[in-house]
Amino acid sequence: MRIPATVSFFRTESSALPSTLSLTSAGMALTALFWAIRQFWMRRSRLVTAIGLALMAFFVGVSPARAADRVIINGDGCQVTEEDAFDGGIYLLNNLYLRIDFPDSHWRFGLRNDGMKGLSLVDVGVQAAQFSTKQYIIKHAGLADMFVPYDDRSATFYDMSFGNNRMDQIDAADLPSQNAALVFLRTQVGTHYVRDSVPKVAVECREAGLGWLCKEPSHHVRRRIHDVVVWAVYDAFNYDYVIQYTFHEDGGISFRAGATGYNLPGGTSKPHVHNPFWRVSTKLFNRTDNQALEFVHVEDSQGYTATDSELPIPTETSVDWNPLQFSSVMIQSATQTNDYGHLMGYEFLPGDRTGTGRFSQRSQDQEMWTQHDEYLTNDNPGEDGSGSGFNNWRYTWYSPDNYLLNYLNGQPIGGTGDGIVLWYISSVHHEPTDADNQIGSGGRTGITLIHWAGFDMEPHNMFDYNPLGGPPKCGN
Ligand SMILES: [Cu+2]
Repeated sequence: MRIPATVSFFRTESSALPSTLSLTSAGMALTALFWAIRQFWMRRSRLVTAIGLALMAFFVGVSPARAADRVIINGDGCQVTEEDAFDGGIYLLNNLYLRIDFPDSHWRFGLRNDGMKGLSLVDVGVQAAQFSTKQYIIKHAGLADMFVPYDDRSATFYDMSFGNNRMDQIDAADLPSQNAALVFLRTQVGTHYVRDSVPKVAVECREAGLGWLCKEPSHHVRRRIHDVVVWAVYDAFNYDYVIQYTFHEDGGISFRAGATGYNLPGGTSKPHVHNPFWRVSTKLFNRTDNQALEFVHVEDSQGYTATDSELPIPTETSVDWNPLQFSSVMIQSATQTNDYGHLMGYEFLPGDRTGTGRFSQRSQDQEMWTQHDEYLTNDNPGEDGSGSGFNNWRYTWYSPDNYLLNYLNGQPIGGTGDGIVLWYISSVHHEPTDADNQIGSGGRTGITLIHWAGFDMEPHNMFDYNPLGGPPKCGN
């Protein structure tokens, strides 16, 4: 039952009404109602009691006051807003969504902690340049696993196999003193949402240096930019993994996992590789007519001239990054063009990449999924890890060999499912050194410096012009 609009005196439809006022109104209404019911009970009139109960039912059926959005970071170069953030309230109408407003671009995304895989993004939208509304680009993005084989194979860990909800609390002391906020994830209870009891997400607005500059004799111009960095900590016993999503003002997103904590007890000096295994489910412009390409830069036999190509990727497949070809995977709309007739999309590029992990080629070890850098599959029902059997990999641990390799069944890319999924293996080798020591001990039992691995997702012909403004020309 919903209260009619004409008597919605305590539903704040407008975010202009301060949430404290709506709380007070709701409180007063509750007090009056309970007082009235108490009076009715005291008079012991069956009729009136029935009316009181009807009123209660009516009240319980009413949606709680619509939560107001709340600005959580109000910096010079960026503002971050938490949607549906009813201060002091218990019940929220929606799951967690944040908005970022930079001077020249705008983002909206949800944050989730579903299952065993730590913080993920959902429903990412971006607005910049010619767009006057946010354009949907990502359905779901996050880690699918964290594979850590030790060089001598005295240990082989899947660090995201240890159970659900292994995210740690973030403390105020983890944040910079300015332009940062702690955010509480939400859990669905019935038809509403409640906040976690502790914050598990950090949001920071960081000065990120130059977006561009141009210096000519008569003309010196530049644009300094900000990033909004969203991060959380996944606890894998001795290792703590920072899962980090950085939203750039130019329309790009960086995905990073950082390994820190302390080295394996009993194996503190043993070298090993951390392999964050990512899954990004794209759905550009919220349409399914998307396609995949591989960009390559190929030099002639003397290396004097080169030819750049965008090679169609017609079917679900594995892809290897070729550093000698500046290769990248592109996912773009098959139909939506910008003002210049170019199909709009995104490109996936290495970020903080120091090497490539390749592990067991023996099928019984179930590491065949590590034989390539990237994979492209259709987002078929259940393949997001929420299905049954091996499709339940988000909640029940399976080797990626059990699910990913099954998803690679030669379907035409974009031909089935609800968007295109890019799977990306980023790797960082960790050779413990004396920087892993505590003072006075050579045992490498100290805290290990954070080591990062990941990739970047950058706009490709998404925008009709430089999204970071600036004068039309610089001296030319
Ligand atoms: Cu390590």
